[in-house]
This record gives sequence, C-alpha cells and structure tokens, in this order.
Amino acid sequence: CIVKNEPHSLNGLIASVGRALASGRTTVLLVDSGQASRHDLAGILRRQRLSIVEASRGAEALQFIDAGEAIDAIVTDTNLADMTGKSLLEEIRRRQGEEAAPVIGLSEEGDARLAARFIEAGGADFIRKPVLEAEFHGRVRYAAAMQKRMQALRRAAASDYLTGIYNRRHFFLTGPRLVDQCLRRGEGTSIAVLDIDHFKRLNDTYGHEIGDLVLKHVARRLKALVGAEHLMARLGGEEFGILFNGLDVREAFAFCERVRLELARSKIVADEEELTITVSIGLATIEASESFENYLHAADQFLYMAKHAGRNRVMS
Ligand code: GH3
Ligand code: MG
Ligand code: MG
Ligand code: MG
Repeated sequence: CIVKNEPHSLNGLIASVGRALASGRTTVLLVDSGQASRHDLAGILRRQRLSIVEASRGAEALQFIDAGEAIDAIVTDTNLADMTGKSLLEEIRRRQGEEAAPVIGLSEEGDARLAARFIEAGGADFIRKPVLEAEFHGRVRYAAAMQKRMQALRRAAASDYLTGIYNRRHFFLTGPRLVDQCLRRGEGTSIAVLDIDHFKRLNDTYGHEIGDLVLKHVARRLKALVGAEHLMARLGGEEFGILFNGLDVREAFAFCERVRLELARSKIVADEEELTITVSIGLATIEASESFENYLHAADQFLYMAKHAGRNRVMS
C-alpha cells in the first residue's frame, strides 16, 4: 500500500495524470527506489516538459497501473526495494498484455546479460546508469511517442469514421467478452438493434450530406443516453447496436423506450431545416452462452417485426 510520507499519494498520482491527459501531455511513470537517482531522472524528464509520476517501489507502481490511469511510458530501475525491474515488467505485461505502456529498464550494474533478459521479457529498451541526459530523454520520448501512436491506431481501428463512436468490428470483438462476464455473474443481459425509420426517404429528400448529419446527431445522442456502462456501436448504415451490461429484458425494454422517445423528441438542425426522425428497436434477451451472432440475429428479427408493425416502436 502507498506509504503516506511518499512524495505522492495514489490520489495525487491519479489527479496528476488526469491533468496531463487533459492537456494532451506525455506522462511517464518513473520507478526507482533510490531517492536521489529518482529525483535526478525525474528532473531530466521534467525539463523536457514530460509529466512525471514517481514511484519508489514496484508495488506502488502496480497499484497505480491497476487504477487504470493512462501512461505513455514506464521507466524502472532493475533493482527495486520490493522486486526486480524485470518482475515489475512481467507483472505489468501479465495485467495489460499488448496494451501495456512500453517499459524501459535502467541499471548501474555492468552485467550485459541483465539487459538481454529484460528485453527478452518484453522490455522496450534498456539504459545504463549513470545516464547521458540527451540519450535518456530521447529514448523515453521515443518510446512514449510510439505508444501514443499505437493508441491512436487502436482507437481508429475501433471507431466508426463518420460518427466517431465504436464500429461494428469493435462491437463484435468486445461483445462476446461482455456477454461472458454477465453470464458468469449469473445475470442475463440483452442486446438491442436500433434502426432509423425511412432513412432512405430522408436521404432522397434532403440529400446524403444532411443524412450524414442526422447519423452524427443520432450517434451523439445515443452515446449520451447509453453512457460508458453499456457497449454501443454503429453496426453499419443507419443501424446501431447496444449490448447491455447486465440489464434484464424488462429493464432493457424500458431503457430502449426512453431512447426511442428521446430521439423522436430531439430536433435536428441541418441547413436551415429542422428535422425529426423516429427509430425502431429490436431487443433480444441473452440467457445462455450461445454465439454472439445468434443474439444479434434474434434482435434483428424483433427489429423486422417492429418495422412491420408500423415502425417507431420497440419489440422484444
Ligand atoms: P426502414 O424504415 O425500413 O429502415 O427504411 P430505411 O429507408 O431506413 O431503410 P433502407 O435499408 O431501405 O435504407 C437505408 C438507407 O441508409 C439507404 C442508404 O442510402 C442509407 N445509408 C447507409 N449508410 C449511410 C451513410 O453513411 N450516410 C447516409 N447519408 N446514408 C446512408
Ligand atoms: Mg432497412
Ligand atoms: Mg432504416
Ligand atoms: Mg437499416
């Protein structure tokens, strides 16, 4: 646990990363049990306008990482008070896998095999102490820049280009895991497919660009209504999927009704025009571990029924 007289409490650390993220800065977690050494290294990085979070022990670093705060690079001494740098690296990779921030090892020991073992365990780089200032911050900044780029690529691969919300790929990649979590908790859950009514007519009347504006509007409203608790994505065209995180069918139905009414009520201002739309929603319950495609197919069939029953309604 975090020792009170350490330079930063966990909450302090989290707040400092939150600020760094908000300002788009690069954040480096620096783990070194030697106070003088940590102070010097932090100084070098701070002079490069990097935002530094310091930890004096491996456990402290892990606690911070477990809190889920984003960091762009981790620099760790190989000889920490409570573990080796290599075991810290392995713990981080065990917890976060490929998405873990790059970990750079630091050592004043002369043994070249130390570096080899660290890199072999998945380390991004290894630097000898005492460091050459320009080389040290250059390597750290490079690792952090690569991580930022990887994150941007991951984000791009998961998002829909027009609306910016999650795409079909992300929905299918992460949906099954969320279903498993719900089922393991002994909860059922539900999946909804939402489709804008007569969208082709809207395109034909106002043009494709207005159609795009309407899609963006619907995505934005949906995102606000659904929040981060449930998984929501644009599945394609004017169709959106919502995978509820542990709502039974009655709760999910009420939720969908609220979404339907909210979207029908909201005015869309586009090119002097004030438009309104309606949506139809098909809702299926998930009770046993079936294939994810089957759940979606079931929701699709309810959507089809909703369309045939006259649109602007939820069917389950
Ligand atoms: P229904 O009420 O039965 O759902 O009728 P609909 O017209 O909404 O359904 P249909 O599937 O016939 O038409 C969907 C339309 O959505 C056709 C296509 O041109 C339009 N569409 C799909 N993707 C986009 C897009 O990215 N932008 C725009 N503007 N239109 C799109
Ligand atoms: Mg259709
Ligand atoms: Mg439609
Ligand atoms: Mg459609």
